[in-house]
Amino acid sequence: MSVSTGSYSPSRISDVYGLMVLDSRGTPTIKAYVETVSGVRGWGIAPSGASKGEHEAVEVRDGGKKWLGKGVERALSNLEDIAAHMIGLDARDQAYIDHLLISLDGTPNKSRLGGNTTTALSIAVARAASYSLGLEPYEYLGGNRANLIPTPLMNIINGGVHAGNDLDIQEFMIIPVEADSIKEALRKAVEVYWTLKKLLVEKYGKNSINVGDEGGFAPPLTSTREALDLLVEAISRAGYDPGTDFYLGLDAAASQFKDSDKYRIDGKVLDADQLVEFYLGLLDEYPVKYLEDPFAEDDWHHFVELTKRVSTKTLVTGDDLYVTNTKFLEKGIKLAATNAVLVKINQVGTLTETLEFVDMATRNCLRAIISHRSGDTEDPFIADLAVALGTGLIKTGAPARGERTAKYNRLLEIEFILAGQARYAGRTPFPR
Ligand code: 2PG
Ligand code: MG
Repeated sequence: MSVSTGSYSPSRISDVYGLMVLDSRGTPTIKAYVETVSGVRGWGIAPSGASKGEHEAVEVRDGGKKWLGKGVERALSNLEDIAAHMIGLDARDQAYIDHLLISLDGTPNKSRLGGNTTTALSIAVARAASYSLGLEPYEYLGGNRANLIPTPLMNIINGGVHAGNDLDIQEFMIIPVEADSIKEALRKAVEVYWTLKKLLVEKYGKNSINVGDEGGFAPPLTSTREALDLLVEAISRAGYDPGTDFYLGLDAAASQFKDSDKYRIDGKVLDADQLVEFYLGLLDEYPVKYLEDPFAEDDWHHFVELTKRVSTKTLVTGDDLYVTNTKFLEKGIKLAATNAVLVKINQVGTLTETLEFVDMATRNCLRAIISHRSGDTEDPFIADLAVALGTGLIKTGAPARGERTAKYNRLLEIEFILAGQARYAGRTPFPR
């Protein structure tokens, strides 16, 4: 039921519209606007993944020649159709509006209206509501207890489908856990990022410092250990202690290197049991405290096996495994498949479903990491969401490239606004 019936509400929606903008790969995406009678204008931009889970919400795209098939004219015309249903509603009725989008779509994966359309709209509604109440989005969504600034998982070596090199693992992350603020954490992380750049030039020449889709370097490496060794060396050379000042993290995105029932990694062909041993070896040798999608999304059994063996020391995270969908998370909880979940609004297509997913995860003691996509934009909404939900973790790429720094800069801004109230999560979300 809408709360909007009756007397004047500053958050009553007066106009809804959208336009095409480009994401960080130059791919068209949707920017939605939601205006309210008080004169404020909320907005939201849908990001876009490359290593997508099979069950993600579907992006509606035009096909054909223009934009090599990636145009969003159809999605924009869907947005116009939806707009007519939203005008007059109250932007504070996020759940009502999101369920309206779900029912207008009528498919299990948003394939009619497009997860790109619904994501942009859903974020725009939340911003419209917060602005019309004079609140910051993190405050509106999280209340006045929202003060935990998340620890960033920072992908500074890119591989897999995000880079033009031969690294099979998609993301090699540094995690600045020893800091009192996001400001200090980012300073330390940037020092390591710059030190890594120097190290790469020394070892592999200047062609090695091109960057991948998430702003991390994409050097011509071929093995997981080479990349991890570089991270350890960069951290040490920058004057920090790997394992104390910084943890390491990996997103294997293993669906991408699974080949029939085997995994092709580091020039070898491993079965899933051997891949378990491979990861256990890495966890022994390196301070890896975060391991995302270590197996393909249909390989529940080996997620369970690895989590059983390492959950007291490492976060094992499901991304493609769950696609931010409670239906898959229920199964993961029953099986104890992971001890953490990745959260991406556009995997499911609305903020309300995303909030339900995080709620289910945290009630079952799973850590939730709020995440960007490899194709992202200047929209920093996930920074607000991470603070609002207080999950203590965010994944948003290297401290470089505007679409990544937009999130870090928003966290700096939120920390600034909160002043003495802000608390940096540091190592608290990780097992000891
Ligand atoms: C991932 C993401 C973000 P993509 O796999 O976690 O880092 O990549 O957006 O390509 O799915
Ligand atoms: Mg992932």
